[in-house]
Amino acid sequence: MVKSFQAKRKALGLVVNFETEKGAQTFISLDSEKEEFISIARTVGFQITTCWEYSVRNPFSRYFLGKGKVKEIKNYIDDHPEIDCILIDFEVSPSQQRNLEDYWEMPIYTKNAIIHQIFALRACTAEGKIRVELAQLQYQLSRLTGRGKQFSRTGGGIGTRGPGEQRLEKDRRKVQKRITFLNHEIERIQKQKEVQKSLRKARKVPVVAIVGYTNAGKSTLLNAITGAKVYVKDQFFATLDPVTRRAFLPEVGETVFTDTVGFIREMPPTIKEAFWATLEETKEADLILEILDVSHPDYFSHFQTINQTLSEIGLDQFSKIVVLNKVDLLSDLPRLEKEIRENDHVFISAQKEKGIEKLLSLISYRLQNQIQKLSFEVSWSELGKIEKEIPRYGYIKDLEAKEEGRVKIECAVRKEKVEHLQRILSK
Ligand SMILES: Nc1nc2c(ncn2[C@@H]2O[C@H](COP(=O)(O)OP(=O)(O)OP(=O)(O)O)[C@@H](O)[C@H]2O)c(=O)[nH]1
Ligand SMILES: [Mg+2]
Repeated sequence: MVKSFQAKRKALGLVVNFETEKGAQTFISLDSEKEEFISIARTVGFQITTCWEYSVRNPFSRYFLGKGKVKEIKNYIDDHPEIDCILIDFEVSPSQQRNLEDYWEMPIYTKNAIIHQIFALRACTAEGKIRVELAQLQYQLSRLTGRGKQFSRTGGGIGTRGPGEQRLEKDRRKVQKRITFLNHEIERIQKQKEVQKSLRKARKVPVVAIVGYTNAGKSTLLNAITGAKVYVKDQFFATLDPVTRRAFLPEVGETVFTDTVGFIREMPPTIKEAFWATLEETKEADLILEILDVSHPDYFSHFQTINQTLSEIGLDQFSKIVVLNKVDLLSDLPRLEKEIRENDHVFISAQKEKGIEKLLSLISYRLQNQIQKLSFEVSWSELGKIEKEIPRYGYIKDLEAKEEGRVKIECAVRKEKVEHLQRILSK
């Protein structure tokens, strides 16, 4: 299992800057990388008291870092007894981790292990918990595989399977079996969801998905729009499971809004695999709200990460609106508004509920190309039936009593449902 952490531990943080070929581009500064690493660590209760950075061109096989650096760190931790663990923002092999832990005489936690732990702490639904366990097991399996070579050397001679490797083989099989079981569980839950989804599809309610970097304010926006009470916290990955709520939009009618798991730079592949499936629902969306914390110094790099992730999931061609959130924290909003003058960008403060009206009217406008306005008359006796039918894929704007027991209805319905409604009216 991935090691469990105790809260409030003082840690030394190590960040590695991989020296790249000349001309290689990075969108995030080392300071920001450190800042993000410190925030990730804080989320699970570590306090990074000092964060050091090292440049690495080619990792060394024994300790990943060079012997001189490893010794320098050892001297530092010997002089600072308050430090009781080391956090590293890079992945080392299991044997390198063991060598470093032996040398430094304290536990090491990698950034990937910490992110797995955050997900484990946050998961609250049955599905979320299964996905976290799947991610953890996949992570464990990848590490068991790496460790095999090391053990076989100490176990038996060349060409034989030593006791170490046999045990590992057993561990691997056990983990693999559990993964297969959990995958079946996910499939079962997925089937139940399909039923709900097809019901929603039959009703043709427009769906708007909210996606973005972690901590950008996705849940706060969902709450502001729909009055939902989704958990909001200044921490990474507060939301893991997609949350769906409804709101009424003028000119469109009932609309479903979906909050999703946040994105982050260098998401561990095991977490990606387990959680991006939850973004599958986003593919059903009619519109995507791509939300950015515009007060964050790295918001442009976040924007890059979101777009890259959307393209990996196959959502980059979707109709979207870019929502620039947390403008209340900006000292010079007018300057930014001048700089970013795009039709599909909206500045808001989800927390202070500023700009929400403008955003909603843009959403309505964008959804309206799927909506057709209709006006017709029915008899009073038919009215009850029609009043039940229309909200399934639109809404009634106005009713007007006419002569000879007739009522004029003005409504807006999804375009693909117009024929269906006309058939009902002609019966
Ligand atoms: N000042 C300010 N803070 C905001 C605004 N919107 C959200 N926040 C704060 O930002 C933090 C993160 O908000 P969430 O809504 O939980 O963010 P999220 O994108 O859902 O985050 P994850 O679920 O963790 O990915 C919370 O402390 C919010 O109160 C805003 O417009 N202005
Ligand atoms: Mg959230």
